[in-house]
Amino acid sequence: MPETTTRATSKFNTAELSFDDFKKIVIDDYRIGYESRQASLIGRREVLTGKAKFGIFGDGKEVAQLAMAKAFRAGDWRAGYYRDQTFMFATGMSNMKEFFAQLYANPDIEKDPASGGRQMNCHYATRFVNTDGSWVNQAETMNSSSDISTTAGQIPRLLGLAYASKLYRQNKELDYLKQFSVNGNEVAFGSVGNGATSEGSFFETFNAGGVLQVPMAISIWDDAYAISVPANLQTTKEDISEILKGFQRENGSNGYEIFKVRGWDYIALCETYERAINICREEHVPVLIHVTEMTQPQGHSTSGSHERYKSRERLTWEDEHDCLLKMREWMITSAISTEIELEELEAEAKRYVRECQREAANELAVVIKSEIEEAAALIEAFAETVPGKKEAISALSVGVRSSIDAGRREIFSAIRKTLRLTTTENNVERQLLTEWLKVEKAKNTERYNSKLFTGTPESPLYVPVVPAIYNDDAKLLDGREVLNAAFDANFARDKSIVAFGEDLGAIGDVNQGFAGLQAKYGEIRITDTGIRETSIIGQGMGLAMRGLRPIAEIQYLDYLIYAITIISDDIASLSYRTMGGQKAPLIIRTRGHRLEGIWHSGSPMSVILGSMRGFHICVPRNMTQAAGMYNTLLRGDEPALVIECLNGYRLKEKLPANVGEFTVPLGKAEVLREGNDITVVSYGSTLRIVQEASEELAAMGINIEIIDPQTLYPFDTEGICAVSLKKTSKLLVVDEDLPGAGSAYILQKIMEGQNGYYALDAQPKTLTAKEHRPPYGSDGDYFSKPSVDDVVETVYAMMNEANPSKYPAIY
Ligand SMILES: Cc1ncc(C[n+]2csc(CCOP(=O)(O)OP(=O)(O)O)c2C)c(N)n1
Ligand SMILES: [Mg+2]
Repeated sequence: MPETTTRATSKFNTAELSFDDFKKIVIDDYRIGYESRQASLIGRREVLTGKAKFGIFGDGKEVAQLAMAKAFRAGDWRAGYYRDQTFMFATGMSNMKEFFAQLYANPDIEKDPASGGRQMNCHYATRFVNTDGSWVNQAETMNSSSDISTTAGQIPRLLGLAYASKLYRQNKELDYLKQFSVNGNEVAFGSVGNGATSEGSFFETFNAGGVLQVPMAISIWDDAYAISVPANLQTTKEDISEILKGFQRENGSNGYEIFKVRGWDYIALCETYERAINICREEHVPVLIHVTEMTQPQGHSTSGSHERYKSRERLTWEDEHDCLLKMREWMITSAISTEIELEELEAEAKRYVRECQREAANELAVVIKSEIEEAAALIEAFAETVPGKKEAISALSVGVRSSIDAGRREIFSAIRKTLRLTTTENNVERQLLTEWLKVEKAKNTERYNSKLFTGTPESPLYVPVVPAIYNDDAKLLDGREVLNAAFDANFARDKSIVAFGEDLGAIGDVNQGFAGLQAKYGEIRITDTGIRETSIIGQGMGLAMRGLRPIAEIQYLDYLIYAITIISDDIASLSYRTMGGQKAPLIIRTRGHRLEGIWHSGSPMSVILGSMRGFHICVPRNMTQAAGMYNTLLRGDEPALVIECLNGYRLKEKLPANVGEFTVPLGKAEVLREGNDITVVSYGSTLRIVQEASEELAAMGINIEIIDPQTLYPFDTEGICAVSLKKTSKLLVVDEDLPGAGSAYILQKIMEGQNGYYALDAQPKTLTAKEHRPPYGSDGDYFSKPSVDDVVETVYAMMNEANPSKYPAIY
């Protein structure tokens, strides 16, 4: 039975280290590195022989990661990428069995705690959310945020993980959050490939780190290639630390400490990491460790061979500069070990890795095999009862039983086909088969489809509903003041809430929702940032993972698209890709839908709906509803986007007496006006237009029922729209997105999700913006976005179609 628990690397942390102790540490390190290499070699073989689907490994990067692991402590964080297996083994945040369980896509989180078989191999994560939604004590554990495959996609999040340490150190009001930090001493370790540093998110975040002065330690694993593309096509001067030299701090300026070290030089690496991380941890200065001369012994991944694009000279150089080979040579020449000892160690390491691999493979195979046996037995029993189709059905079970690597797909396919072949049969055996399918389907839904949201008792969906209370003398304020009062109350209530964004601090945001709050709560909690949407969101994500409650502001809805990659790839998928093991309850605040000009009046709801599953999408019609949504979200633990109506800040609204306490439930649609003729569903800024149109329509004898879903995700969970349709039999959806975009989503929800189709006696209609972006000026708006005239006439035309004599055509 191989050891599967921590094999953490020891540190050189005592001045009186004897040569024997030193030798032992080095030999242990070599063992971890060598085992890691074997994992890469065996992993690749498994893929190439069809036992796994795809493989990407950390070979050629082992020695630097052993050194990095020595500097990594409990409480620290990692945001890295697929080359980091040696670091994960050396710190004990992963182990050999888990490595192979992930390669085989084992959906059991006990076997692959990083992703429950959801992520490709070498995508690491530690679990820091308990099933009841509570956090583990992150100050005591080593923590790895969950990897994503997109190059440099991990870097914006790294900024936030590091920024949390700054907040924990500088804001004494956070001292009570002991399970997340000890005086902000935690370093956020990032790793990134040399090629990935060409990404905008890398440069943007790098600059932000220099401005913020946070304990962020970025290691660049430089193997001079990004798949086939060499450094001269990636990086100016072919040298990333050379061109980043301008970020070096000097003479009391802010900036980075920059280090450059070769990836095969064990001692230099250990010294460099010790120095770099000490500075980073003590002084909260970001550091860059550019690790050069790394290699790829097996090429980039299992997708192809590097012999295709590397010269013979380069390949020879790589062979000679293999980091483990160099470490081995150095160990022998320095009398740390002998050839014979190392051969023994290597043979033992090979056995160990092979055994882990076999066990991991077997653990999944045994489970699948028993499912195959059960399913095949049921199919065969049923086949006996249908003589006419016995042969065809039996062939299906034989097919599954005899397939070399049948999985659940093959089992399900065989049963479903059996049931399709026998729709006219109905006997006990068939029922047993159907029942088995149902039970297993539920299990597989859990295995493969669950945890888009963490869905724990902490979910905002379970926040108690507290209605707004209005005193008789409730003040009538600008909408922005209602919002301001709600933010104020929340900041007073919960010290872990922070907000940041462009122009959010000193002037209190471009529409004054935060006016005066920085003066009241300090720059550390309400903070201006550079113009850098991607890393604003990354900053928020990292904070949210470390127990803080960030509100990250994107100045206008149109600019959300700048950050959509990290929003979509990283935050939206976080709970799903870790099977609920990690969460980042970030609230993204923005404003939009309608103002002036092409870049300030977009309403790209279909972009959002198509890329942000895993977020709650809130589209409040006014600032009071927005305030209630923030009150809900800040008491829950899942990510959300709130889009305030850009043209609503100066409209008058009544101030609720409990402005910081009342909550607006997510997914609860509201009927804003009752009517019998047509159901009109709209949200955000177009709602006011629909409401205005309803007055004119009423004067024409047409009474529309207006429904505000309030949140697009979740959408009308009580089916209020369908109930309304039963009364009106007609549906119009109005929004400002493109034709066939946000409105099509709403139609699908009502027609298919709520069976609204059966209540209709007329074609459902949508009224949307035009296909282009809206031109500048009021006329541009009028001719591009739905107007009161458009709503009145669209509704009227639907009435005309139903009853032309009563509602004669206008034109
Ligand atoms: C955004 C994005 N673009 C492209 C890819 C495809 N891709 C995967 S790895 C890779 C090369 C990365 O090279 P480098 O950053 O040097 O890391 P290495 O694999 O060499 O360690 C590319 C282009 C991706 N995963 N994500
Ligand atoms: Mg590379």
